[in-house]
Order: sequence, then structure tokens, then C-alpha cells
Amino acid sequence: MVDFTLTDEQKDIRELAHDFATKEMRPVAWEFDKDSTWPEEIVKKAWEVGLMNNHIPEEYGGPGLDYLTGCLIEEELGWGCSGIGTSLMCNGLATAPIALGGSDEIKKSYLGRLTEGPLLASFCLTEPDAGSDVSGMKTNAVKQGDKYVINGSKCFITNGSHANYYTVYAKTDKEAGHRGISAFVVDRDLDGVTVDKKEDKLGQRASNTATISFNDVEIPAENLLGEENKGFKLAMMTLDRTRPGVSAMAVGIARAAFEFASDYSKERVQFGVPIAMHQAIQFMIADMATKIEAARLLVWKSGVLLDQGQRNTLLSSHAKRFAADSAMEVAVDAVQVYGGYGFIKEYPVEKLMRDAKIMQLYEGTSQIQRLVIAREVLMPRRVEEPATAAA
Ligand code: COS
Repeated sequence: MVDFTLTDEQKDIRELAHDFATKEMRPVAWEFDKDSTWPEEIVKKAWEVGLMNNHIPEEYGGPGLDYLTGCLIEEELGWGCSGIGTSLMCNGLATAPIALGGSDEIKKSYLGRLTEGPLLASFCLTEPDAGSDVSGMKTNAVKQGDKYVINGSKCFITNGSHANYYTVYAKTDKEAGHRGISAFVVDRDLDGVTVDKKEDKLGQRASNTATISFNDVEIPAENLLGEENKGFKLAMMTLDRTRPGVSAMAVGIARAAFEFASDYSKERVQFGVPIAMHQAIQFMIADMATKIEAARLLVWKSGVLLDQGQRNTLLSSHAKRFAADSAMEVAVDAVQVYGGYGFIKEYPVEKLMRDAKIMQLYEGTSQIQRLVIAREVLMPRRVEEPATAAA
């Protein structure tokens, strides 16, 4: 049976997130965008009301929410401000590989500390010469006795300047391609960890994006996540788990753009009637509404599959590709509905258009999602994964 009814708990959490987005995010969103202000106080408030670390299991102090509920939260935060929302949700990327591959001790320490205080963690995969092509990374980790020594540089790291620790991917066998990558958890305050360049971005300007360098950083061998040389799969399994949420955030951006555009179309008068009376505008509004509804259905299905313990790689890429592209299209059309005013910073929609663009880029470009979809539908293959869905 397919039933789209949410539980009372899911409805309550969605309302909490919407209320938070309305009261804490919307009033500052455009100002934070203008000044590229990092939302420190909002992070603390979100942590206090329980809107962070959605999927950290209860045994490590987290709320252990299901993935569908996580998507409900992320849509509301994306509606409020996706730059601030990204700052709030990014812990999920760093913690999924720990939940999937960390020992009990590592989970207690690194998942636990995020639930004990409003701390942040970052996912360090991308490098200047290894973006979509993950296995082209150059960062390396060499085992020396009971330690690994890490060298390399990671770029485009969300919350990089503010993180307490990093989940870092590095080559442990340079000759083995994707089968020579391992994942580690690395404390920020270790010697040799430096936060370098902070990026000045087109959109999502309230989020922090930095380069992090590792120069002879020594970490205990037990900070290896999962098995040595199995880090690539851990990264892919992580993205399967985070793409539903980030896609939900794209739906939130699209919904915001749609609401602004449809309200404006009922107020703006041209040729003697509100522009909403013109079919040219109605068709744009109709297409926006359909895209939002369809994207949300893909998002929910990609989350529900995870909640059912099923592999969701295909649906996760369907959701990310469609929701990201739809957010961009809807935001561009919202600017069109506003006409020349849409291009002016005094009006709300140009920010949404700039914010939407990153959705087609981060956590795998829309082209990478198509590549995954094509492989999954043309050459489906069995992939071994741990049974746990709560990661
Ligand atoms: N879950 C588990 N295992 C997976 C998997 C998944 N979702 N996807 C791939 N794998 C496994 C494959 O089964 C294969 O296993 P074997 O070693 O047993 O053969 C291995 O991983 C390599 O897979 P593949 O051949 O598909 O690797 P490619 O190098 O061709 O890369 C893409 C695949 C392009 C999809 C991958 O590099 C990718 O997702 N890139 C985008 C990265 C990204 O999103 N970056 C954003 C940074 S985070 S903000």
C-alpha cells in the first residue's frame, strides 16, 4: 500500500522546522546573504531545539530520526534559507561514514560530542584536481606503527572553518584507484591541520566553504573508519544517505521561489489585470507547481527506501538530479515572473536563483547523477552494504 500520510510526530517535527525557518532564518536570510555572514547564533538555536544531527542514533545521544523525517526538516530549512540550512545540515555528511564504519569507541566519541554541544563536523572528499572523479584524489595516509600520517588538501569543505573534526578520505594504496582509498576521522586541533582559503560564493553565501590542508597530521590508527582501502564505498554509501536530504532542501528553495512568484503575480497589474490572469504567467506557475510536487515525491521515495533498509542509490540520484534541476528552473522562472524587478536585489527571488545553482553542483553534479542513473538502469549490479539503515 502506498500511503503518503505523515505520522503525528513527523507533522510536529515539520511544524517545528517551519516555525524555526520562519522566525529564525527568514528575518536574517537576505542580510546574511548580502554580507556573507556565518549563522553562528542560529546554529546554536537549531541545536537547542533539536533540529541538528537528525540521524545520529539514540544510543549515541542523537534523535535517531528516520530519513523521511530528515527530508521534511530539510525542505523547511531550504525554504527558510538554504545557505543557513546547509550550515545546519552538513553534520550529516560527516557523521554518516562514522555511523557506518566507526568502532563503538569512535562513535561514542565523535557522534556523541555533536549531541553534547552545538559542534560542527565536515566531510572532506573533494580536492582541487578530484571533484566528480573521487578516485583521482591525491591526499594520502601512510601507516606508521599505531598511527596514520595524512598529507594533502581538500577544497569546497562546507563548515570547514568552524568544524570540530573532519571525516577525511585519503589514498592508502596509490596504485589501486578507488580500491586504495580509506576514510578517517581527524580532529581539527591536531598539529598540521590548517584552515586555508574561505570561498566568496555566488549563492548560499551564509554557509562557510573553505580549503582544509593536512600537513604530516598524525592520527591514531583506530580513527580509520571501516576497513583500509574500503573508503570509496563508504563515501558512496554516505552520499546515498545524504542526497535525499539535500534534494529536499532543493524542494524547499523551489517552494520559496514558487510562493514569492505566485503572490507577486496576483499583485502586479499589467494590461489592466493582475499578471496571474495572463496565460503566459499561469503556465509558468503551473509548471513550477508540478516540478515541486514531482521532486518531493522522488525525495520522499529515496528517503523511505532507506528507512525500509533498502538500497536507494538509483532513487537518491533521481531525487538529487530532478530536485536540483527543478529548483534552478523554478527559481529562474520566479525571476521571470517578477520581470525586471526580479533582477534587483531589493526583491527576494534573485537570491533564490543564486542559491539554487549550487544544488546542481554539490553532493554530485546533475551530470554525475545522470551517470549513476544510467549505470543503474542499464547495468544494475548488486552492491554489498551493511544491514543498518540508521546511519
Ligand atoms: N554504494 C556502495 N558501493 C558503491 C556505490 C554505492 N552507491 N557506488 C559505487 N559503489 C562501488 C561499486 O560497486 C564499485 O565497487 P567494486 O570496487 O567492488 O567494483 C566501486 O564502488 C567503484 O564504483 P564505480 O566503478 O561506479 O566508480 P567510478 O570511479 O566510476 O565513480 C562516481 C563513480 C562518478 C559515481 C563517483 O565517483 C561519484 O559519485 N562522484 C561524485 C562525487 C561527489 O558527489 N562529490 C561531491 C562531494 S561531497 S559535497
